[in-house]
Amino acid sequence: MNYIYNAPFMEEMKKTTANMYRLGWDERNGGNISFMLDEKTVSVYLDLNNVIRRIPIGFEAKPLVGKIFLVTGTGEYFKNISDDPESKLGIIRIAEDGCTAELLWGYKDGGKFTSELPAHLMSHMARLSVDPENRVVMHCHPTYTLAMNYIHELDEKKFTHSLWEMCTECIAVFPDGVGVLPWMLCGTNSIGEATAEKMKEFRLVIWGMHGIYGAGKNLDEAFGLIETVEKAAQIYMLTAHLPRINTIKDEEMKALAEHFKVNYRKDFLNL
Ligand code: 2HA
Ligand code: ZN
Repeated sequence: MNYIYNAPFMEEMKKTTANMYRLGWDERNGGNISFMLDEKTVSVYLDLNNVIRRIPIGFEAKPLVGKIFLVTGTGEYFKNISDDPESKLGIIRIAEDGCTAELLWGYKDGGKFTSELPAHLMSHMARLSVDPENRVVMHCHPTYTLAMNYIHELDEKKFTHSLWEMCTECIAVFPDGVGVLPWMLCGTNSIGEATAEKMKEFRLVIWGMHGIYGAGKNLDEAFGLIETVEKAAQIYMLTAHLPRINTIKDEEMKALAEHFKVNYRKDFLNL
């Protein structure tokens, strides 16, 4: 067996969570990540017949039976993950019944996966139904995105439009826009279902006055989507109280989208 601490997926997870903490997106135990791993890759590091514990997941995830995920632990601080991944992270496989997680590695101190597992697994199911390459779901509390939630209408079209206006490349990076949910109780199946519904349409979903979800085919893609929204939100917040003299016009955004050949939300522009 190879040493799992140095597996590329583990190194990536350690680096990503440390970056997210450094950027101020994951205070205290804020944020969570689930990363679907390839069974063959994991079998190089772990005996897949050795189930350490079985943990109920609280809902049925039949389409994910047999799938393996690296998932951040509940109550754990992103700040500390790279120093002690075996306590702060876990590798789980969705059991045959679709309702149980088989722990294959991690949560060494008796812990378990994030309380947001419903939102994660339901989002994986939704993204996989529209993009079979999707592997990552990421949640965090980026400062400026959150600030913008308090002063901007929580309307998908208007919110996306304001973000697209803030950096030239926004429309090319997230042409599908940003889905927006109102404030909801977190850690529940209901917010998971609402998030997953949005994830059929968007790779980015704002949880009103809470944070953001991003999805992608790898950690970098999910991170990069959130990073770009956060940069746009930062510029929005740095300028919101000042007279606006210049802006990127809708025709210019259309030209950008066409130049980058992306399939953008035409109904989110006012043309
Ligand atoms: O505590 O971010 O949404 C982790 C969270 C809950
Ligand atoms: Zn949160």
